[in-house]
Amino acid sequence: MAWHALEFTGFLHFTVNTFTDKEWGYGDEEPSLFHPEAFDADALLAPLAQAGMRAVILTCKHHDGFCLWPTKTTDHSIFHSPWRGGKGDMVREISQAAARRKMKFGVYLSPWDRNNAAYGSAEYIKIYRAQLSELLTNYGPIFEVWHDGANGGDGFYGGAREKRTIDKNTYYDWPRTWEMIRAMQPDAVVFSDVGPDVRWVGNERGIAGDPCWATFDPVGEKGGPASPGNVDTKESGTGQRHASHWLPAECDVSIRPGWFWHAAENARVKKPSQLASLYYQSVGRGATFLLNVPPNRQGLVGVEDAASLRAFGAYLNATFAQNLAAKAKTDSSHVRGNDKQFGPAHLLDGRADTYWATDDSVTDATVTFDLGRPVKFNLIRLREAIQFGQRVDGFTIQRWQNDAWEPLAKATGIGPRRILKLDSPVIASRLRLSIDRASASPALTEFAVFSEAALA
Ligand code: FUL
Repeated sequence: MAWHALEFTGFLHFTVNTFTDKEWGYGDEEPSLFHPEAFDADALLAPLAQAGMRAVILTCKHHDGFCLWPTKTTDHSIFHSPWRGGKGDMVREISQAAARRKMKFGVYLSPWDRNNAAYGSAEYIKIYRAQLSELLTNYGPIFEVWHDGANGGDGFYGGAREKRTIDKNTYYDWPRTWEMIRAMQPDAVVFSDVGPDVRWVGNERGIAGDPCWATFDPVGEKGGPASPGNVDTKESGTGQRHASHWLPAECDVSIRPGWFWHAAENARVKKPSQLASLYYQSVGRGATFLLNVPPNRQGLVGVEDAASLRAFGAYLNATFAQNLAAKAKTDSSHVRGNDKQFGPAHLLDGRADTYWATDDSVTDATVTFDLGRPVKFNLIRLREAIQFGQRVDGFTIQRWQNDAWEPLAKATGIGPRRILKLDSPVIASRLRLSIDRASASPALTEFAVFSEAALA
C-alpha cells in the first residue's frame, strides 16, 4: 500500500560509464576514472524532489561491477577512486540526503557483473548476496530492491575476456535471495521482471498497458517457470485479470535516450510535455513511474534535465492542487449497510483510508455529484480501496446535459489509480459515476476532477 502511494519515483544511473560514455561497461575500467568533482547529494536530489518524486533508486552497482560504496567484497569500488580521496561512500551520502528530504531510498544491484572473476560460479552468488547484505544493513530503511534481468554474456570477468552464460532460472537461486531481503528489510518491495512484489512493465519506454491490471502470473519466454531475465513480456504491460499474484507494474524510463549521462544527448532530454504524457500512461493507469535522471560528470543533474523537471513539477502541482469536485453533494444508489461510514462523501474527503462501498451482493452502482456550479475540467481521477483487491471491471462517467445523462468517458479497470484525460475540457455542474461491472462489490476511495495546467 505504501509503495502504491509513491506514484512517481526517481532512478539514478551513475558509474564509470558516465566518464567513458558507455551504456554497458566491460568491468575493466580503472576506478580512477570516477571523479565527480562537484558531487553533492543534496543538490543532486533537489530537482528530483522538486519534480514531485517521493523516492529514489540508485544503481549501487551496474553491469561493470563498480561499487559506489566501499564494499568489503571487491576492490572494484569508489574506495580506489580519487573521489573524496577514496574515503567517500556515495550510497551513504545519497541515502542520507534522501532521508533529509523525506524521500524513500532504494537500491539497484546488477546481478550480472562483468568485472568479477567469479561470475558464473557458485562463489559469485555468495559475493552478490554479501553485497546485498551490506546495502540492506548499513543504510537505513530501503523501500525497494531492484534486480534487472540483463545478461549480455561477454565481458572482462577479471581479465578472462570471455563469454559466460548462465541459466537464468537456476543460477542466481532467487527465492533464497528474496528470503534474505525479507529478513533484512521486511518493508522493502522487490522488483524484477517477475516480482515477487513489483513487476517490470515489459518495456523501457515508461508506458503501462491500458488497462493495466495489478495482477499477473509470469511465465518464462518459452513457457514454464519465469525468472528475472526470462519472462514472456506479452502481458507484462496489461497484467492479467484475475491472475493469482498481486504484482503491480513499474514503468522505468530515462529522461534521456540512454540510462547514463552522455554529453551528446543533452539536446534530447525529454520535454515537460513528454514527461506529462508518460505520467498519464504510467501513474494514470495505476502503475508507478520510475524516471531515470542520470547524474553528469560533475555528479549533478544537468541543466537541461533540471529545467525539464522543474517545469514538469510545476505542472503537476498546478494541475492536481485541488479536486474541483471536493465540495460536491453526493448521492449514491447503494451504501454498504446504509452506514455513513461507507457513504459516497468519502470519495471526496482526500483521504486514502476511507471509502465508499456497497453491500457484498451489489456489483453495479452509481454515485452522483452535485457540484453546485459549472466546473470546467479535462481530467478525472479515481482510486479503488485496493486493500480489498481490484474489483471494478467497467465504469462510465456522465454529465447532466440538456436534461439527460451524457457519457464523457468509459473505461475498464481502476485499481490503485486511474486518470482519464478527456479529448478537450468540458463544463458540468452534475456528474455521475456508474460502476457498470465489478467482480466483487465496489469499494472506492477517490473521485476527483481537475483542469490541466498549461505546459511549457
Ligand atoms: C537494464 C540494464 O541493462 C540497463 O543498462 C538499465 O540499467 C536498465 C534499467 O536495466 O537491464
